[in-house]
Amino acid sequence: MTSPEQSSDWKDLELERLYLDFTEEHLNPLWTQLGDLMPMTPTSKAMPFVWRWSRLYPLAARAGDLVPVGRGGERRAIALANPGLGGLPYATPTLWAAIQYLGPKEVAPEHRHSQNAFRFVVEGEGVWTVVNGDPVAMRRGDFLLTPGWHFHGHHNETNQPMAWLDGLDIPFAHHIDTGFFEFGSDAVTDDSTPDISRSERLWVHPGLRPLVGLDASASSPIAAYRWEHTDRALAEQLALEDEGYPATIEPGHAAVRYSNPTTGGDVMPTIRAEFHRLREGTRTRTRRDVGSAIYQVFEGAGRIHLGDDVHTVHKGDLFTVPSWTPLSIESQSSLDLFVFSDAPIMERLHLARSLVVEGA
Ligand code: 1HN
Repeated sequence: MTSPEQSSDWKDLELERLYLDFTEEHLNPLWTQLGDLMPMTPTSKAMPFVWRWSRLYPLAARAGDLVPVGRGGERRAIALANPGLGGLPYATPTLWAAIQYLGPKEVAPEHRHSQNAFRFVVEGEGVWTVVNGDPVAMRRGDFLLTPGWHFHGHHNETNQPMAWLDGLDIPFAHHIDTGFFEFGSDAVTDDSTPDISRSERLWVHPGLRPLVGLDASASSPIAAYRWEHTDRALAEQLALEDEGYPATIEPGHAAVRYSNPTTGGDVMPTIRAEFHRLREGTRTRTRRDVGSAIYQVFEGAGRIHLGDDVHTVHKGDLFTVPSWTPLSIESQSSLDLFVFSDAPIMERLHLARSLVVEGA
């Protein structure tokens, strides 16, 4: 006869053996992990985090003195590594963000990759990025595209260094194994320095499409979205609001989305980019969104209510907003913000959700 105690000992032993045998056969039971696999709402491993431009820029400059840029390394880009993501060069689970630094007269060689990329310039000028042979000037406030599989290299024509923000969908491409890469010219294929690119001459005339480009393209054919247009669009929204016309997304909050003129949609298949301007003393509604975003302060100062914390941010500072993290932004002066996110992925896959927390 076995006593009840013996029988439960036997069961414990058998259970332990069962789990060992599962492991041996590369099997994993759901019932021990359901909460982790299926949270009630997204619980990102990525953390809300702030990187200060005042810390980033001097480190990039030190790299500029010590580390040459050239074939092999390709770019002097220093990635924001989210502290929740195990030291990987991922700002969020889908997005790469880096500060890239190019010294006087330096050249970053041409290459292409399937990952989509952009540059945003918070300060400086004097670098041209050559995208499929089209030289594109980079200046403060400009947003520049390098869609997937476009050749690109950069050259600094001045005696001053220049640094900018790079954004790419590298982590997403890495998770789903879609990366291809090819080297191009060691120099740049066109070292001329036009004020505007051929792509802008063809495409950037308000409301007008060239009849050579009537097919929808996956990414925007516009290589550079210039600051003068972004600034003007935002200023006009606020001026219209002053005149009593509905033009802002909420009181004191002007915003534009960079768009693909062939579709009206996002600039690239995986990346959304926007620019927001808050009047001094504005606080946005608290919201949560599925998917992750990275902000950079372009001008002004503000307080960022992000998750459980509040951070004061200034020009050049960057912060990450992981999926479903509550965010509200409060301006302490007129506040200009650049933001990019993986929203096109979420929308295309019907995974997008947003929640505006009323009264917060
Ligand atoms: C790249 O090509 C650039 O073109 C920036 O400036 C960052 C990070 C990983 C791989 C390629 C650029 C990059 C990159």
